[in-house]
Amino acid sequence: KNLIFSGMQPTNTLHLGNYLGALRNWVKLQEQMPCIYCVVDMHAITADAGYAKPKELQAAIREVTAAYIAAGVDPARSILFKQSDVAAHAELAWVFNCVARLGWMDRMTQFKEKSGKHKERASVGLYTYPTLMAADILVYKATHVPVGEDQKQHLELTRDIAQKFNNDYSAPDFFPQPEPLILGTATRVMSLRDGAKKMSKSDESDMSRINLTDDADAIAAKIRKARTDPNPLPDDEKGLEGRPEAENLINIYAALSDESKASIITRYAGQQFSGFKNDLAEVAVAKLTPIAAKMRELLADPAEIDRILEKGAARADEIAAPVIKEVKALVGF
Ligand code: AQP
Repeated sequence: KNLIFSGMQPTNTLHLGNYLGALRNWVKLQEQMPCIYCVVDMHAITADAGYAKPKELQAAIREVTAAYIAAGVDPARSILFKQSDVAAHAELAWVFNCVARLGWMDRMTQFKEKSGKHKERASVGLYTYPTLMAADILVYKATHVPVGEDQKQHLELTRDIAQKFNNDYSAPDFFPQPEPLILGTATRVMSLRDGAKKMSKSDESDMSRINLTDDADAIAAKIRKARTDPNPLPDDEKGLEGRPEAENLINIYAALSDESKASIITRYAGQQFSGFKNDLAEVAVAKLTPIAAKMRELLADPAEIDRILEKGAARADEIAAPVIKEVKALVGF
């Protein structure tokens, strides 16, 4: 049975990369299969940005929930809840910590990037993040996971864990092999300041990203100041080679306007970036400011957001409880 699962961390504000790489696709997928969307607050405390900041975490949980709903996730239809409300995630993650091998974990590039130069100072939770992510998905036996390109490696690990568990506990087909759904023309949105880095919540420079809560002036300013090379726009797609900043802006334009990259390149061929950026800013403002407005409206009633999450947790728990019960029986607990 097809089932979607995906989640985002409530650390800082969601940005255009989260929206184009994941959230926007979540909304569309509601038409195709049952969906479970999670605010992964347990993941949020794995990094310094979320650790020991209870007030900020609580605010970020509500803000991410509001962003999901404002973008079009329908809590009456899809299950919308927060991770820490369903204990089975943590229980299954422990089992998966014992299924996964150190050699597999050591290959995870996100840990290397996020732990930086001082690996020994990173939390153990940051290291085991991918096993918790595998548990998030598999505790619902989800089959499809809409994510940005950066999560592909974690999905591969999830598949390896599912397969090893099924083998080791002689339970063929117990867990499915979930598939990543990497959809759209902006599956990896890059920083507006550096075409080699992905747009990220944790980048120190706010100018590097467009937050879903930015107002029209901020959006326009960030796009106008976005880094580009000195050349005009290319005549064809080949002309984007070695020009990551130009390619990024064109991808963003294509995704936001639901146009193909090719038609945008044809329209702006040989032109200067200033005019293109003005048009891109207009498209981005038109698309994003209604989401910000809706978020503000929702956040004015935090109790209602909490109620939505509670109801979602009860529905999620109903699916997860029998799965974790079977896992315990298989393991011999
Ligand atoms: N730049 C991006 N382009 C496309 N998709 C992206 N995603 C994140 N950045 C981009 C996708 O958004 C979802 C949210 O994942 P997360 O909350 O777990 O955050 P993350 O992957 O760690 O990335 P962030 O939001 O930039 O946070 P930090 O700064 O902490 O790394 C995922 O589906 C992801 O693919």
